[in-house]
Amino acid sequence: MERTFIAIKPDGVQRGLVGEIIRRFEAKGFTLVGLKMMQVSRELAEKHYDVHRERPFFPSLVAFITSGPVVAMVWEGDGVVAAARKMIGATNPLSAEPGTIRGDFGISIGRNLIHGSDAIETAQREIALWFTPEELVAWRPAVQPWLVES
Ligand code: D4T
Repeated sequence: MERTFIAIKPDGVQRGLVGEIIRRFEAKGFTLVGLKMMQVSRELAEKHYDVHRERPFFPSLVAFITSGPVVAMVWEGDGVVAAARKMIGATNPLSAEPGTIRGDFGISIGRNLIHGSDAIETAQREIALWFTPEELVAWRPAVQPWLVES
């Protein structure tokens, strides 16, 4: 089953949007299989954002993601990687469509509330980076037959 890595960034936590964001993924029908609140280390931040290492915004990106608690999650479901990106919206919240998380709650690219893996391979790498296998729980919601045709 497809899985994606989602992180509510320090601005989302500070603004009290943890419940609202989790609610949207639950209401959509995806399954939460991993969840933890954590203070991100500089080492983890730099590994997570490794592709941006040479970009001018890299230092501020690392400073921001380590500036306060983050809520890290793994969500499961067919097509969850691409669907989560749609629910999250464009990187710049001012360009993000209303109805998306960034479109509804953000105004600044440096405070864009949430991260979601951009591809299945990225999701696999990020899940392995942020979670140990023991921290992930395989379970089948009782409501599954009402969400997915078998
Ligand atoms: P993340 O990775 O946080 O889910 O965001 P996106 O996948 O939507 O966007 P990204 O990887 O291109 O950017 C990562 C992160 O860097 C911040 N950023 C980005 C920034 O502060 N200034 C910039 O010019 C860009 C392009 C926002 C998200």
